[in-house]
Amino acid sequence: MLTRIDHIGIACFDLDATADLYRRVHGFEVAHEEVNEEQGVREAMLRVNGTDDGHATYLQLLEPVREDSAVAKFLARHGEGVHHVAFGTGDVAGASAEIGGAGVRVLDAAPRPGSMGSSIAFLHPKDCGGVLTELVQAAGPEEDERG
Ligand code: MC0
Repeated sequence: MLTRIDHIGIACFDLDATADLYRRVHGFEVAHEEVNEEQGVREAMLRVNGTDDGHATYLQLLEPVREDSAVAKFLARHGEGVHHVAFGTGDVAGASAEIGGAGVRVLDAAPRPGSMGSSIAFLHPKDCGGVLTELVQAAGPEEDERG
């Protein structure tokens, strides 16, 4: 059902400075950048492996664009660092229903727009061993559906 790690979300105060750090120290380039107004973040996707077909593994740098956003609240409480882990699935609505049926709080009643045209849903960190968990259905078909 969950077939890969899509990305690891990292909260930061300054997206450009953090992207520069990952370029200099790790050698990762920014493959994609966008603002997600609904989530209140500016984000940069740094491809770690795979190909740029929407199914690679990324680091996702997140800078808040609103004081009342989830990432701004996280930064105020915890400081910079790992914010969430995102798993890829071919069916985010189905995976959410199945996981929700097992008693885990699904934070999005219906999937919302995520990075690069994906559909996403979050699971409550308190029901996932302290890890904010995201389910991601990428814009294209999953590896095992492409034949
Ligand atoms: C909060 N908590 C976390 C956490 N955020 N634990 C682990 N990882 C996190 N990221 C913990 C707090 O420490 C606290 O525990 C408890 O959860 C309640 O937190 P709170 O600060 O009082 O905040 P709430 O309850 O108002 O909201 C937390 C919640 C929220 C996770 C429900 O942030 C949420 O709905 N997040 C999903 C949306 C999101 O994060 N969007 C930003 C990324 P204690 O023990 O101290 O009480 S958007 C994104 O990533 C998109 C664009 C994409 O991937 O494409």
